[in-house]
Amino acid sequence: MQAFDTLPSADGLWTQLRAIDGAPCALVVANGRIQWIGPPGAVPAEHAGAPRHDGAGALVTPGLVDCHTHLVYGGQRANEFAMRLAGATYEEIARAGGGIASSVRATREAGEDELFASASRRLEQLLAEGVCAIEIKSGYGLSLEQERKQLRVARRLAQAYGVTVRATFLGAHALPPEYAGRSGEYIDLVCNEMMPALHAEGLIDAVDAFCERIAFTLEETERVFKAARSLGIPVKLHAGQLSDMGGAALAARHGALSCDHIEHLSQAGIDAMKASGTVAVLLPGAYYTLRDTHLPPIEALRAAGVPMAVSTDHNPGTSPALSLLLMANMACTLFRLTVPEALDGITRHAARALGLQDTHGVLAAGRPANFVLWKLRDAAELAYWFGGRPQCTIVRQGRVARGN
Ligand code: DI6
Ligand code: FE
Repeated sequence: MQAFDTLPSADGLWTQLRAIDGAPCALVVANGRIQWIGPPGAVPAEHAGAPRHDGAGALVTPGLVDCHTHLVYGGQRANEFAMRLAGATYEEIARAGGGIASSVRATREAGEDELFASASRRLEQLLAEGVCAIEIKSGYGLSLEQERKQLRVARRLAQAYGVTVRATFLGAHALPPEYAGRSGEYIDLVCNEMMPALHAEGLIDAVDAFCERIAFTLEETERVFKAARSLGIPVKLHAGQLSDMGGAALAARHGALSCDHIEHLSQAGIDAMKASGTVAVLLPGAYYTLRDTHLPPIEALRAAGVPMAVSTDHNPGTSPALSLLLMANMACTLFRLTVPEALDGITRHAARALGLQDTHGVLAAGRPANFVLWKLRDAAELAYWFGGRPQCTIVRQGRVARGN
C-alpha cells in the first residue's frame, strides 16, 4: 500500500456525486476538512474556483468505522476452526488451553515489529474497503509489558496509515496462566499497575473487559470500571456472548460507550442501555463462526431506540473477518437489520460506540475529510454484494487513496 504521507491531497471541490438517497451533491475539502456539502447548484461562490475532482456519478458515504477489533496478535487459530468443525465448542477449546490463551502465547513470543507487520496486512484489507476509523483492543498480552507492546502497535498503525485508531485496554480479557486460581490478584494488577501506567503513557482511549463465565465476574468487571473511571477513561464491555450475567446493566451504570455481543440480553439490560445512551454493538462474524443460534434481541433494541452498531470483532478465534461490508450483509441476513440500519451501524452508530460521534460517521461541514466514493447505483448494494469488493475511491484524513 502506498505510504500515507505520499498520497495526494483531497482539497478542492468534489462534483458529480450522489448522496445516499440518490440526490446529486457536491462537497468542498480544504485543509483536510469538509468545508461545505450540499446540492451542486448551491456551491458557495468562495469555493467555485477550487481545484475540481470529478466524482463521475459515484455514491458518497462517510468513511466506514469498525468499532470493535482485536487486530494485533501473534499467530492464527485455524486449528481451532478444524476442532469446532469436529464438534468442540468455544468453551471446551478455551478450557483445554486453546482459545484466547493460545493467542496470548503467540503474541507474547512475537516482537513488536512482527506484530506491526501482521496487523498491517489485516488493516490494509479493512482500509481498502473504506474503513477510516477503527478500534483496536489489547488483551492478548496480559502483563504490563505485553499489553504495552500491543497498544504501541495500535498507535504505530494510526501513524503509518493515517487512520483514526481508538486503542482500548482489554487487560481483563482472560486470566493469564501465571495467575491461574488467582483472578482477584490479576484484577488488582490490571487496576493498580497496568491501567495507570499505560494511561500515563497515553496508550489508552477506553477500557474494556470480558464479563463471562469463562472470563471475569460482574464484581471483577466492576472493579475494572471503577479504576478506569477514577482515571477519567471511558468504558465498554464484552457482555452476553455466552450467557446473560447482567453485564449490560452494569456497563450502563458506568456510562459505557458500548456493550458488545449481547446475544443474551434482558429487557432490563436494554432499558439500562437506553437510559445511559450506550450503543449496542452487534458482531455477526462471531455469531456465525461459533454457529450460535441465540439471536441478539434486535426487535427489543429497535423498539427501545438503542443505537445499533455493527463491527467485525476481528480476532483470530471467533471472527477472523476482514470485511466490514460482509458484516453489514450478515447483520441484515442473520440478524434482520434493515439495510439503512446496517449502514448506520458501520458509520454513525459505530462512531458513537467509540466516542467519535462529533468527528466521524456522518458527512458534515467542519469534520475531518473521511468519505468514500462508490461505483454503485444504489446504497443497498453496500450490504447486498458479498465475497468481493465494490470499486471505490477513499478520502481518508484529507488524502485520496484508491480502494479496489
Ligand atoms: N470476545 C471475543 O469475541 C473475542 N474476545 C472476547 O472477549 C474472542 C477472542 C478469542 O477467541 O481470541
Ligand atoms: Fe471481541
